[in-house]
This record gives sequence, structure tokens and C-alpha cells, in this order.
Amino acid sequence: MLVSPFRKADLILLHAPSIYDFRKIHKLLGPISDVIPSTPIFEMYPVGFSTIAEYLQQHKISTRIINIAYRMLENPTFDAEKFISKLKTRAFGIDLHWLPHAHGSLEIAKICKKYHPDIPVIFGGYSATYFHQDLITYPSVDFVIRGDSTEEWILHLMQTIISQTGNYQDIPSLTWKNEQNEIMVNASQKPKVDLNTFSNNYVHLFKKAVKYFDFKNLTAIRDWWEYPISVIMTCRGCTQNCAICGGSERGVACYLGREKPAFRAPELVAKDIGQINRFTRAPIFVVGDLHQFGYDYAQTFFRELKKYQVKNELVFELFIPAKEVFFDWLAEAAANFNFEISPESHDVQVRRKSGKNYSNEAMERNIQWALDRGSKKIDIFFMIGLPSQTYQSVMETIEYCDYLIDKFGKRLVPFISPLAPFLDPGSIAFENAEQYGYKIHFKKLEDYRQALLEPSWKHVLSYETEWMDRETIVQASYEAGKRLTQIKAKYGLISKSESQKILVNIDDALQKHAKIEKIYADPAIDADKKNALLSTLDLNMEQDSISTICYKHELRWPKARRAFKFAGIIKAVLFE
Ligand code: B12
Ligand code: SF4
Repeated sequence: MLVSPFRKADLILLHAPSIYDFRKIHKLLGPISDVIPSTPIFEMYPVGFSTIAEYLQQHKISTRIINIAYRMLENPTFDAEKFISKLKTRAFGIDLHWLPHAHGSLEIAKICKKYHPDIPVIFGGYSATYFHQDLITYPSVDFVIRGDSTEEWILHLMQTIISQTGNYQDIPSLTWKNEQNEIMVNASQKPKVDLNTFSNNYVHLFKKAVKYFDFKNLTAIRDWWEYPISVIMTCRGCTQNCAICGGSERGVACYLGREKPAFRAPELVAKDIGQINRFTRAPIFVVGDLHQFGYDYAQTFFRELKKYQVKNELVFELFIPAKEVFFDWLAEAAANFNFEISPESHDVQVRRKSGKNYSNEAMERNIQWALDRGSKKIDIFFMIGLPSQTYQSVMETIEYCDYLIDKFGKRLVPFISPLAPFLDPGSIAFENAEQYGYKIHFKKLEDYRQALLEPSWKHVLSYETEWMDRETIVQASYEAGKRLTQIKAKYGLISKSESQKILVNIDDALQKHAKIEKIYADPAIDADKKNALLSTLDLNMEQDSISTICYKHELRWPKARRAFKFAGIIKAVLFE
């Protein structure tokens, strides 16, 4: 059976590239995504698309997910406008979850409205919530659903759209425009759905992909088919208060209305992993530190996990150091495991200022315990652009990385990256900028949208600090990238030729950066001339903004040769 790529669905969820159309603009995007799986256009769609689609499907509202960003990346001639013009639906849903999508998401909304003027356009996500009052003023936006748990409200909204009753005033957490074009902000309400009612294992996505032969639209990241990692969510919200994070406990309380984090039952998280294990041998990333919910939670999870005999590489986060027994439980439960730790800085004063309060000794003890019990790899993340952090301090962090690899060996892989492109609105540091030594350049959503079009990532950066201006952050990022690369080559974490390539890439990016600065700073050159000059610089995302300061493959955990278990997938599609 041939299924039309334009087949009808009640709701079509679209994920935009961060900048539309990134393929045509001349810009140095910068090393803003080197330490995440996506490219700098942030093609990964929110996990929440999957829970929304599943929840609506359970209530007989058909839903499609279309990753426009991935389609544009994967095929340089993919015509997003033409594609959207042919879609058939009762409503479009667009995420403005991550603020770096401020340009792309609004452009996609414009295209939806251009070809489907009578079809409502619904926005949602963290940034949409933070900026709901700004967002609703754009003519192509009809509704904003606020909060980090919107499944129930979007169902309510879709039922209202389909039944044409027009009773939008009854839908909690909705920002909308009435017939007089007045902005209406309905009161927020805590959703009744809890995390244990979702499946969290993507069976329905697999089913959709196979049933409609719709693999491309559902693809989450560019090289997913080569490296099909999956994520398992353990919670919404967080128990921690990292100053720069818009998802911190205080952050989500301030703008998402979440008073405390919600956890998925540990038995279900283990079962989710067991379910995914039926379809893939690829790594599974468990989002959220398991011991943030208490050691009982962690122990129950590991006890349950053991039952599923999972062989996949499992990746766990540690927000704060854990007790030694945690690593014993883990080693008992899982054959293959790895860790991610984000101390941000080697300097405990800087770390404390950024909201993390633990010593290097405590962290190193955890590293040792994890390695002793067989952890295959530990990724350790440092950041540039923190409160009270200087250029010198960044370079000392790199020296600490040298010390760490020397001490623990090649299973420890350090990364460093700039806090970019934006300081999260809603984060403690954003809301108390002066106190944390930040100067914020952009206030309104429109400022962010415009900033994304600036010719280099330096000018997209939404902040500078008392200790580092934007130029220093750029220079520190490239210099730190160079030094860390040399250290990694010294210890054999990457090859000499790989390190050479990174050093060349960084020099190339720095030269382009300097040329852009020259054009940018010249008051005698008008805007048109500036664009013409920029177009001669041979700016190229692949070459100068992907794997600039480290390689994507360094982020990967070992993957089994045959990643997919086709028998399990077919069985689930046919019988579940
Ligand atoms: C897991 C996670 C990731 C994962 C991605 C998982 C994914 N695909 O969603 C990884 C590690 C890859 C990641 C990367 C990034 N992240 Co992140 N991430 C998180 C984290 C820790 C948890 C999010 C979560 O649990 N979601 C739960 C799931 C189930 O729900 P959801 O996806 O949010 O969707 C629900 C609602 O948001 C809403 N919703 C979302 N979209 C839509 C659309 C519509 C139409 C509607 C109606 C509703 C809706 O409804 C959904 C269902 O209820 C949060 C911090 C936190 N504690 O919240 C940061 C967070 C969301 N990330 C953030 C950032 C900045 C990023 C990056 C841009 C960082 C960077 N520069 O590299 C990248 C972007 C990646 C990309 N798009 O390619 C910021 C966002 C701040 C902001 N306002 O922009 C946060 C708040 C904190 C942080 N700094 O990390 N992230
Ligand atoms: S950065 Fe900190 S506050 Fe944000 S999700 Fe991670 S641990 Fe929680």
C-alpha cells in the first residue's frame, strides 16, 4: 500500500530548523551544538511531541509528526514551503520549546498561514510559555498552550477546534486571540495526567513509522539511522537549581507553573528500557539523575532493571555525586553502562556560583567508583560563560582535563563548550542577571528572532558577563577547543590526524570570525553591501560550525553492529 506523504491528520506537529532557511544565509553559526547530537540548526524535536501524539491518538485524534528541520538538512533541495502547502489537517502544532528556534518556528508558522489561512496554528514548549504574551501578537499564531505538561490541554483544544464550539475560554493554560483580536490569557491549571500514564518507549512512533512508511518525517536527528540512540525520560522538572538552566526547580516554578518535579515510577522506567531493548541494541540515554529522587527510587529502579537483562549501552546522568552503593546496584543490574557528569568548571567557587555545590574530590571518587565497577565511558562536561569565570579560569579547566585523563585513563572523555546561543530565560541567572554578573542583550521574543539572523554566533550570544565580554567568550571557546584537542590527541582519545583537522577548523573559523567582525564594525558599509561581502566569505555550516571544537563521534557510546531488532519491531507493529 502506498501512503501519501500529504495524508490527512487532525493535528500535524511541525519542528522547524532554528533559522529558516539556513541553507541560504551566510553566517558563522559557531560551535553551539558540538556537544549535543544535533547540528547547529537544532533539528531534534521535543520528546514531548511523542507523548502528545500518543495521548491524542488514545483519544481518537489522529496526529502526525513532521520534522521539517531534518527534511531540510537531509535533502538540500527539499522545498519546505511546497511541502507544507500540500499538507491536510485541522490544526498545525509548532514547538517553540528551545529559544534558538525563535526564527525558524515563526517562519514555519507564516508558511502554514500563507497556504492554510483558516487552519489554526498552535504553539507550545518552554520558550513559547515564557514568551506567550509576545508570541500571540504574531499574526500567524492563534494559540499558545503553556506549561511542560500540555497533553491534556491540547486534547481539550483539539476537541474544541473539531467541534467548532468556540469555547476557548474553558481551556486551562491557553493564551489565544478572540474574534475582536483581543489577547486572552486563561488561568493556568495543573494537568491531571501523570507521568505513569504515558508509555515513554516510542512503540507508537515505531508503529507510525512502519505503518505509514514515514521514516524521514519522524527522524529526530541527522545521523539517527546510523546511530539510533533513544532517550528515556524519568521526570519533568528537576530537583536542582543550576543558575543558568531554564529547567531548574526554581526556573520551572517561575514560568512553567511547576511547583515540584514529577517522577515516573522507577518500575516503569525500568520497563521502558526493557521495551526499547526489544527493538534496538543501540544506546539508551536515561534523562535525569536517578538518585535525585532518593536512594529508594534508585534501588527499586536497579532491582527492576535487572529483570530485563538489557545488553544495550545505558547512559546515566549524575547531577550530584552519589554514594558508593549506588554504583554497586548499577553494576548488578546492567551489563553495559556509562555516565555523564557536568561539573561546569574545575574551580569549585565558579561551580558553586553556577548552582552546583560539590568538591572535585567527591566527583573524582564517583568517577573512580564508576570505573571500578566497569563503566565503559564517562563524559564530563565543562562550560564557558559562567558567573565569576574568567578567560584564565577556562584555560585552567583545560589543565584540569589533562589531569583527569592522566589520572583515570581514556574512559574519561572531557568536553568544553560555550553557553550558547542564549542564557535560558526563566533561569535563576537570567531573572537575577545583575546579581550573577550577567548583562542580557535581548528582552523581547522579537529581539531573539532578529538576533538569530546576525552574521556570526558572537552577535547571537544573548549575554556577556562581568568577567568575559562576547569577544572573550568566542576567543576562550576556540582556544579551549584547541588546547583540549591537543590533550585528547596526547592521550590517544582522538588520533593525531583528527586533532590536526580540528586545529585547522578552528583556525579557519577564527579567520572567518575576524573577517566578519571587520565587515560588521565598518560604519561606512551599508546593510546590502555587508550581505554581499558576507556572501564572499564561503561560510559553510558543515565546515565551520560542526565538529569545530570536538567530534560528534566522541560523544557516542559503543553501538552494537546491527542496531535494530527487526523481529521485535514487526511483532510490535502487527500485534500491539
Ligand atoms: C532532555 C533535555 C534535552 C535533550 C533533548 C530531548 C528532547 N528531544 O526533547 C538534549 C540533551 C538533546 C537537549 C538539548 C538541548 N537543550 Co535541552 N533539556 C532537556 C531537559 C533536561 C528535559 C526536558 C524534558 O524533560 N522534557 C520532558 C518532555 C516529555 O516534554 P517536552 O519535550 O518538554 O514537551 C512538553 C512541553 O514542553 C510541551 N511542548 C513542547 N513542544 C510543544 C509543541 C506544541 C505545539 C505544544 C502544544 C506543546 C509542546 O508539551 C510537551 C508535552 O507535555 C530540559 C531541562 C528540564 N529540566 O526541563 C532541558 C532544556 C529544555 N534544554 C534546553 C536547551 C537550551 C537545549 C539546547 C538548545 C542546548 C544547546 N545549546 O545545545 C539543545 C537543543 C537540542 C535540539 N533541539 O536539537 C533548555 C531550554 C531553554 C530555552 N527556553 O530555550 C532547558 C530548559 C534547560 C537546559 N539549558 O538544558 N535537551
Ligand atoms: S542543568 Fe541542573 S537544573 Fe537544569 S536539568 Fe540539569 S541538573 Fe537540573
